[in-house]
Amino acid sequence: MGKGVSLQHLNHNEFSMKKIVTLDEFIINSQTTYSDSTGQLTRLLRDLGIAAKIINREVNLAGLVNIIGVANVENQSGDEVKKLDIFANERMMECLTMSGEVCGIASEELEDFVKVPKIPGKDSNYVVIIDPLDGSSNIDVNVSVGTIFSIFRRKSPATGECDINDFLQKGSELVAAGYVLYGTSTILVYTTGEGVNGFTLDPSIGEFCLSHPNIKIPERGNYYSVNQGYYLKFDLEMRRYIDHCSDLNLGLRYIGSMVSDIHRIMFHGGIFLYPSTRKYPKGKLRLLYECAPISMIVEQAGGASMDCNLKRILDLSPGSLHERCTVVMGRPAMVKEMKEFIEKYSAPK
Ligand code: AHM
Ligand code: MG
Repeated sequence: MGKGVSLQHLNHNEFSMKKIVTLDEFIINSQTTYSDSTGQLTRLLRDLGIAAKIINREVNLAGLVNIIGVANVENQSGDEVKKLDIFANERMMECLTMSGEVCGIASEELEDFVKVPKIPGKDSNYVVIIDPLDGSSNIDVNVSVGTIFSIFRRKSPATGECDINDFLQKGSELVAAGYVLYGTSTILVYTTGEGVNGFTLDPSIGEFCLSHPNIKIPERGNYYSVNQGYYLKFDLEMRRYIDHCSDLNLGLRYIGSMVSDIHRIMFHGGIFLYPSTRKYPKGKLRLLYECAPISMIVEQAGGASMDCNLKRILDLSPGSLHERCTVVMGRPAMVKEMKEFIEKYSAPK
């Protein structure tokens, strides 16, 4: 029989290296650094963590229960909605409406935003914007999908109902943004504007644990990520840039699930592009649900993000909830290079 090891024989460093920091603990510790914090944002982020765990459970069961497949309805943007999207949307809504921190929710799956009834005695200071399950074309073929969320402080008075202006804010006003990637493992990455941290779900204890503190997009990283199948439908500057990447022997990586493609860039560098196509002249991705939150995360990780009109995405003012925009984001040197191609080759507007 083994003798066992007494705790006294572990030196302090060995012991502290093994300390697990859970998402909840991390969020609460971050809150205590702000003396005027009310704890509302802390509770809201915790609710998002709970919703992520519930969606993760269903995503993992998707092949086992009869939940995958098309639900025969279209979402607001005209895309086919899968059953798992609906499930994810409903669970997110439930988790966010119960605690009273949120006065409104806008979801990519819904045409209009939802007003959350006020809980007596509680001020609800935030609105949340969610893409409950992004990358829906990947759901039923067991390829990674993700959830994207972002949080604005409301503009309307806390005493009344929320209104559309609470949602139509520039990305630079975001209080927090994050994503959950349901991949080989499930990881939640978020920022409150003070760097980016990643938490991997440990299924044995059912907790997100800090696994990737202070994520920074590497300076090097020679991948480009674009749906090259649309090459002939791209504008000249985009075709020239893709040719340039190919000339340089850069690796092409494209999953077709924005969260997965961006997550790779967060760790391996590179550039992500979704320009205008003939089908989507303004780009396919939505400013509020996808582009602004991911831009905040990318910038907080030291990256750059702009649209194909060379405007910083976080400075764009949305005119409507489901507005689309073009995207160029990733390693700053590569975004700068793309900018030069746009300046050189794009037709005068
Ligand atoms: P969705 O919100 O309907 O899932 O669409 C968004 C997804 C992104 O995750 C991804 O970057 C893009 O659509 C892929 O589009 P395409 O298949 O045209 O390359
Ligand atoms: Mg989406």
